[in-house]
Amino acid sequence: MTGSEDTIIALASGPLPSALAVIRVSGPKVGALIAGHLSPADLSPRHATLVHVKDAGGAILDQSIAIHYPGAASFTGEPALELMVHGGRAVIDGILETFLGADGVRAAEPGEFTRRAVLAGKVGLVEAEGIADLVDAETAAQREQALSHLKGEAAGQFETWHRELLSALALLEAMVDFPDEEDAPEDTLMPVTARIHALLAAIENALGDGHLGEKIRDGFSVAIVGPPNAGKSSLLNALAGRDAAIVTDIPGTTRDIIEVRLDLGGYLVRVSDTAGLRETTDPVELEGIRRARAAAADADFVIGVTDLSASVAESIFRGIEVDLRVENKSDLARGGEESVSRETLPLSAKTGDGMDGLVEAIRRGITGKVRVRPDPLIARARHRRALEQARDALRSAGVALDENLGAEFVAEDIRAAARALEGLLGKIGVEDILGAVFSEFCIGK
Ligand SMILES: Nc1nc2c(ncn2[C@@H]2O[C@H](COP(=O)(O)OP(=O)(O)O)[C@@H](O)[C@H]2O)c(=O)[nH]1
Ligand SMILES: [Mg+2]
Repeated sequence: MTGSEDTIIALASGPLPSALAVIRVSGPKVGALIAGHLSPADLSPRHATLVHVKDAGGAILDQSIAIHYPGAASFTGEPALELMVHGGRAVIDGILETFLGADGVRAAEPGEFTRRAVLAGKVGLVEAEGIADLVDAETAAQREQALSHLKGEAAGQFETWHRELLSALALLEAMVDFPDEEDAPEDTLMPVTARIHALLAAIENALGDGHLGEKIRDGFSVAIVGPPNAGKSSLLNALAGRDAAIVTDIPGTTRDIIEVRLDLGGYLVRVSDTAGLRETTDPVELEGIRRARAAAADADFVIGVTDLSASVAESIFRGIEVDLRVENKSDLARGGEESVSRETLPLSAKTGDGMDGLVEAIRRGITGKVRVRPDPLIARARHRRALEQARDALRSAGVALDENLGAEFVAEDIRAAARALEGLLGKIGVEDILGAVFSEFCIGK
């Protein structure tokens, strides 16, 4: 861990050259950097000022907009400066070199600005994760979820649960310290019992979300399976809008899993094309078929494709839970012949006919499989682990209550549940968690 006595600087915006770019500086040397390199240097706090940025010799490097956040009233909780500069490489290099040449100034590490914000208590850990997810968001659903976390909606719920645990604990501790000899233990513990059960139900409810939040963040998996030559690779390419997989009329062309990431109706979806299912003795193809079956077993949604113009026994899908049956090559179907059953979707990967229906069916399928709630609380495995720990501790508290093991035992379990939520919120063990969380951040954030 590097001390906050360092002043850190980074380019916070994207690849160069760009029309404009943002350079971010945070730390005790911000005032000195402004005095030494900006003209005018008397910046009105948190106001945009047109300035010249100058190098150590006084030569002008750029004409920029500067915003000064003095004192602790900044994102990082320490003096900060944001420069909106022209995004030329020489401009950025000149400014970074000049500022890095000053005493006590160094380049920021990935996520270091947000790390300082968390350590200064300006941003909660779950909210900071929301910031990282917002920067990474590729789809509308990811963006909405990240914003909900960033705004503290999930953290607010975790905080409420944590407060309720502490108040149950206070009740219990009062009982341990001042036992009321006249009442039976069941009676005195009654208010605590009710709270524990309510909390346990709420946490179990959050955990029983079908992993929706994690899937929104990491992507839903969709597998395309079917016999060789059905047009599985063509279907993947049609969905992707590009030639991601090789398409030939030679059966057995696709032997390994090919995955593309798509934005389907606002959801990130990872679609995999698989080897055709058939009887074979070719060891490479056999391995491909084994992988196809494994991909189908792991997938959130399985599309079973066949060729409408060829007859295939449904038994090829034996052992695979197909969510949607697709009959491809509808362009080849002879008119008038009704070979398609109600449950299958006819389409043509070649002409694109019926593809909109497929996209809609996938979207409905992936969201319908999980219980849809507007804002899932859990977006990461870290959140799930912490809530599972809290749930287990509360279950154990419930057992201790049922078996009248005594207030001390119940209190110990409630303390464990509270600690799990404290870890989740970054109230304890924050240094350990920070390393893992911020390693995923980009520089300048
Ligand atoms: N007429 C027609 N041919 C198709 C269609 N989809 C795929 N094909 C052809 O069927 C053959 C096998 O396609 P491919 O995507 O490689 O099938 P895969 O083995 O299931 O991956 C290729 O010659 C494709 O051009 C379609 O919708 N209509
Ligand atoms: Mg193929």
